[in-house]
Amino acid sequence: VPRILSGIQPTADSFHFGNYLGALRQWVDLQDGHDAFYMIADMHAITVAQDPKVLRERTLLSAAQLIAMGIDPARSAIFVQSQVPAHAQLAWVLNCLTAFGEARRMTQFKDKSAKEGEGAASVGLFTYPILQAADILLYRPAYVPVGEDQRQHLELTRDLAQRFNSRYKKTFKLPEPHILKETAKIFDLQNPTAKMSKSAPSPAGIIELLDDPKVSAKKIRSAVTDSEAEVRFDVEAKPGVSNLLTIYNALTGRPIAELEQAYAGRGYGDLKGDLAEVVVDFVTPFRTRTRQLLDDRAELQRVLSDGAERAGAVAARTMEQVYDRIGFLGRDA
Ligand code: AQP
Repeated sequence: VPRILSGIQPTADSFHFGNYLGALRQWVDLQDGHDAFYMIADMHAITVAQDPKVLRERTLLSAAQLIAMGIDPARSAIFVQSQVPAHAQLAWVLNCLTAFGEARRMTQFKDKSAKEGEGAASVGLFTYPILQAADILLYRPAYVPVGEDQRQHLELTRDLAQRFNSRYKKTFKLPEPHILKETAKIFDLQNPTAKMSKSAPSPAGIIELLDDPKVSAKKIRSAVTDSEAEVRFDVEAKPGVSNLLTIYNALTGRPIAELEQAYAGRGYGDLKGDLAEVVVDFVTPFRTRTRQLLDDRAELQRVLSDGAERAGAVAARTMEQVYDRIGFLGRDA
């Protein structure tokens, strides 16, 4: 069976609908028929300052959300990145294979460092895509299910895999991104040309999975649309309405053309009201389930240890080959 690997950062109390519709929903679906590894990327999280207590709590919250969403720890390995030391080990090797200019071309660093200024951003934030390449390559996955914003990082990952393979010996598989066309990029409800993102300046445009459902409904009813009154999918001319239709379609499976027809001549209020209901119906049981899982922290810890065990075994085998091939002197057995 083909293997898949993906990760998410524990950098907020809740995942949002961009994470869910772009990536996590695929994680759930792809469990069937794949050997799946899902990582909570706490090492990526510390590329910007984190409060230690909050980080630890959010790591558990992330695990609870993944399980509540339908990831089955019996089938898929759910693990915490820092519990598998091979990630840091391979990242160093890949750092040494990456050209400085190549790393500098990564647009996420440019975006993320823009606020504080490049000079103040951490070197970890700069080398973030290289750690991500290590995360992926360690498991030699066929696919990496992600949102559109990760495409450039996947290209770097493939370049580094190829470089290692040709400089030393064929070691890594070149992974393919697995991006869902329709929901590759979910937009901020208040600023529908920007990606829905945890680090947006205001939470008003972000639907968080663990928000009070009343708050989520209100956010949808206040979504920015346009001055027409025609429910039509047109990303260029009507980004706000199109984003709502994308979310509606993804959550219900109702085709966009059918939604356009259903709301023809009815204006945006009805569309928003109905979508709010769909979202509330989705998040309400999800919240309850997440809370229940959080009540048994020992069990969550156990699931994560088990995941780290499984991931660690695969990663250690890859690392052993890598160290050998680059010429590190192994210890006497
Ligand atoms: N708006 C989005 N649309 C589609 N997919 C998205 N993803 C994130 N935002 C969207 C996908 O979610 C996965 C987890 O990514 P992450 O942990 O790197 O989350 P993130 O990119 O940190 O999420 P944010 O909200 O954008 O946080 P900041 O602002 O800190 O970067 C990935 O597969 C990503 O593609």
